[in-house]
Amino acid sequence: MGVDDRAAISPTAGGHAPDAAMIDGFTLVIEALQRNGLDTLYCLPGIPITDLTRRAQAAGMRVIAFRHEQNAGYAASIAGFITRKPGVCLTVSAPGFLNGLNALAHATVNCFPMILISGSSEREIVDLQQGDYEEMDQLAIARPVAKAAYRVLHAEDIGVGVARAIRAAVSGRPGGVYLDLPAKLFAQSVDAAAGRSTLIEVVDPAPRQAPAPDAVRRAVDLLKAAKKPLILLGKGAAYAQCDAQIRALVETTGIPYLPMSMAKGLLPDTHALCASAARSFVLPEADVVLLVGARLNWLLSHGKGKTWGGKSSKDWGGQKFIQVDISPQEADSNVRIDAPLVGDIESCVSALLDALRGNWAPPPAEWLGAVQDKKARNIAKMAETLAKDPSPMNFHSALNVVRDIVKANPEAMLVNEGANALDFTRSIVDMYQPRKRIDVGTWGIMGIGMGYCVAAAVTTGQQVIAIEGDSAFGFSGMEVETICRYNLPVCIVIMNNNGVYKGTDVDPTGRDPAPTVFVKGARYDKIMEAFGGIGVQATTPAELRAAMEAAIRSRKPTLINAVIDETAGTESGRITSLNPSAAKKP
Ligand code: ADP
Ligand code: TPW
Ligand code: MG
Repeated sequence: MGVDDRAAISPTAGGHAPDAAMIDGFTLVIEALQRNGLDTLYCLPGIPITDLTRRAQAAGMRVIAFRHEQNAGYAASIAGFITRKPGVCLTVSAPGFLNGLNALAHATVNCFPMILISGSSEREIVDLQQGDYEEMDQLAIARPVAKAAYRVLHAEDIGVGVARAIRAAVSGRPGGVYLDLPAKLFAQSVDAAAGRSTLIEVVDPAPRQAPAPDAVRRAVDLLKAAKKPLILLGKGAAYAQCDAQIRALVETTGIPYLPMSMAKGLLPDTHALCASAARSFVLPEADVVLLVGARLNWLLSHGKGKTWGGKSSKDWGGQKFIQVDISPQEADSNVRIDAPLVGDIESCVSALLDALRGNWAPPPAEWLGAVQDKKARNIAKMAETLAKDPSPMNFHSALNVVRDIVKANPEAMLVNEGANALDFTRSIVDMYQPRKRIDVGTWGIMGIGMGYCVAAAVTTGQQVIAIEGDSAFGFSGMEVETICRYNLPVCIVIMNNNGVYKGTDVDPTGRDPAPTVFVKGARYDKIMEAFGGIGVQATTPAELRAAMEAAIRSRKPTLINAVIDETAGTESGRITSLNPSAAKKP
């Protein structure tokens, strides 16, 4: 269709196409999404997208309306991780867009495919800064935090706009894509047949990318020369959904592996080769490390320093690295990568397995034995701590219950945020199946909780268990209403220690509460009751166990206020060392 043809388009005032022979922007957007299997919108209605939410629902899409766009956005981002299709978040202009933007940045940073669609106001007025309703140059603002950003001005370009957004979100390294849809677009009417003919069903949106044979050889040579090899599985490996190949890689090679937080469960955490309980031993000791969908960012101490056996915080520990990643720019981002293996994880791992078959000797028994010893000792130490039953309840005695419940319900989704509530859960609660654990991710953000719960329930239909710090919960707590409204099987456990990290700080001047403390004895369970869900106060492990079991049996929205010793936490949880005030201490 040429530029001149656009004159034939007549915008209509209402939200509906005038007759069956015509089709409007609203319908074209919905059909463009549906044609590509995007069947769910995580949204918050308002001008100019209210009718889009209504008509999407009427057209059979699942439309999940939230109380704040940030939570809708986080839901979309994790839906992308779970399903490998872009999660779609829909917001109004300026303020709604900005509320959703945080999640868009989060999706990009975590390599989750997501599309943020925001309505926007009139281009002519925005560009002359004449003060339109919710005026903002959204496209320009989204660009720095998005993998890609597009705007559609003409109804006949909706198909291309949606197709480009899908490809950008899921191909290569996945990320967040912004799609700007000005209000006028929705009302544009075009001939129905001509309009539909512009829609695109995207063919092969995330093409496989096989690694080069010489890169595979280089990686295999390095791996075979190793005396103390280690495999590190990241959330890219979980996202890739090639669980059988990942398991075969570990079991065929017999190399101990460490799962990053969201890779837990790719193989059961109880697997003989899982080295999680010996993490601080294997990282500095390993001589060759095979990274699979994991970046050497702050979560891995940038691949150097004392964690890796370096003498000082900046020193290289002497390890050689093989890095499997779809992004050709990832290698050497922190330390030298001796064997980059660029391609999709399924292709790369399959290629490694092919090259190793009949050509592999298991790692030296000395290395395997040392890892097992360290692991056994640490597991025994942890079992001792978990067996205690202090009063008041602490993180360990509460999480010992959660550990049992997750073991008995391995298909349940586990959402987790907080500081101590996060770190202790990650180390204590074993995961048994892939992509069941979803948490604060690369940025360690608070606020993903309830959005993740909603998306986890909607996309999987499974029971969801959320282990939340009391501070963390506060960022998205109002979505408890959303959970009740859609009657989702979500059991939220608040690890309530009266504050951020703990509840014991005081204002030295005696005037105000300290910045890290909350109202003492708060009853978060009442929030759930306000919307018709089940609220329970638990002060002992036995009460917590009974409440969690009942929640899972009933599949009713449940919030358990687990009262935790307010002195139990440590400042910043496990990442105390990143706190600037820690640097001052001798
Ligand atoms: P973690 O935080 O678990 O260590 P990261 O988010 O740091 O994981 O790393 C995930 C990596 O996985 C990213 O570098 C990303 O490019 C890569 N990745 C994501 N999906 C794929 C895929 N299908 N194939 C190959 N690499 C992938
Ligand atoms: C968006 C900083 C990291 S952890 C945390 C905050 C505020 C809360 C810790 O308290 P919580 O957990 O949840 O009660 P616990 O068990 O230790 O008591 N804003 C954002 N993200 C982050 N990470 C912060 C602030 C932070
Ligand atoms: Mg707390």
